[in-house]
Amino acid sequence: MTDISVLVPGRIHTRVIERLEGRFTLVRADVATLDAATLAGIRGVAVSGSFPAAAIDALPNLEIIASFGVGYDGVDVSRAAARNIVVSNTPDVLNDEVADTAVALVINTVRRLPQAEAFLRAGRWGRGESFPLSPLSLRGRRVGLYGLGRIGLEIAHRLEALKLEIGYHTRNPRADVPYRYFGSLREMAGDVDILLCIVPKTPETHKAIDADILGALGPQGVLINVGRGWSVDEAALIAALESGTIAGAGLDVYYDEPRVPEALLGFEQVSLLPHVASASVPTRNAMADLVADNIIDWFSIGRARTPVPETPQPISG
Ligand code: NAP
Ligand code: 8YV
Repeated sequence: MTDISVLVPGRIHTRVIERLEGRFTLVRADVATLDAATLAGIRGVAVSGSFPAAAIDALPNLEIIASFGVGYDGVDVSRAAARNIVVSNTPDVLNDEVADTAVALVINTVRRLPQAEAFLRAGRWGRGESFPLSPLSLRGRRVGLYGLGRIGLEIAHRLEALKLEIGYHTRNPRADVPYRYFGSLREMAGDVDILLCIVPKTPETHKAIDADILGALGPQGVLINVGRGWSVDEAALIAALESGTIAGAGLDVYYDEPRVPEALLGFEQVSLLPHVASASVPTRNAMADLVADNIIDWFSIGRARTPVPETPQPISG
């Protein structure tokens, strides 16, 4: 397959490169820098992050875009589908890691454990000071999951072990779970103490968690976001934290990464992570392998391993 060219624009996990080089001719460059003959030779793309319509349009013989990550919002899937190009993502292999991180973020936020560690490291405990009791506890709390897909379900299973009552809001109720279904995000926010966001970035989820939802969550309420920053109105969140409209927030994702609004850094009732929910060596290796396997399968057996539902899955010719 060394006669097949695969484009790798921008940075990607090194294991993707290791798995593909030798098998394919790798073109490690941005589309805008390539001549027409090279562009015409490219049949596959391996990408982490953005691959917009203009890049797709520049590649007349493209067959597959293998995207790193389960969320593939950076790839213009409608343009790919219109061109009969398959898009693949990396579902399932990261479910447990992301769910573990989500639960850690819940506990860190509610019990202020990162602040307690910073207190110790600063020598304050050793000097005889006591770390303040956390204003909130997980005891007796109700959690509402906004999204109950592959990752949401793993989060729910872990939260059950913490003895929390669980509800969820999705567009379609699930028949296979014992959790309470809410037909609207607003209704769920009004009923729970912890609102945990794990939905994809779509037009419908844009700033879905706004001032109204935060108001419904209430003064004992905590927002946790491990989905996409896109789903939260950050200005409304900052205002809600400032005014005590909600009690706290734990965030792994932000609207304009890696930019984190300065105001969020100043809140003691907030726990912040730099988009690390899947960021362990084993899990990122598994994601990288799945990117490579999608491309290898496509060009060897004519089927991508984990194609996204929006794009066609024709047998390659
Ligand atoms: P998934 O299996 O596709 O689940 C998505 C869930 O969201 C489903 O329950 C879906 O249910 C629900 N949903 C979608 N649109 C909705 C809407 N408009 N209103 C209400 N519910 C909606 O996806 P996943 O594998 O669990 O991943 C979820 C997302 O997490 C990814 O797309 C990614 O953005 C994010 N993520 C973040 C990290 C991180 O590092 N922080 C890591 C991995 C994933 P219905 O279809 O019934 O509505
Ligand atoms: C990754 C993610 O951090 O899978 C996703 O959707 O957000 C994360 O696992 C990201 O894709 C790597 O760039």
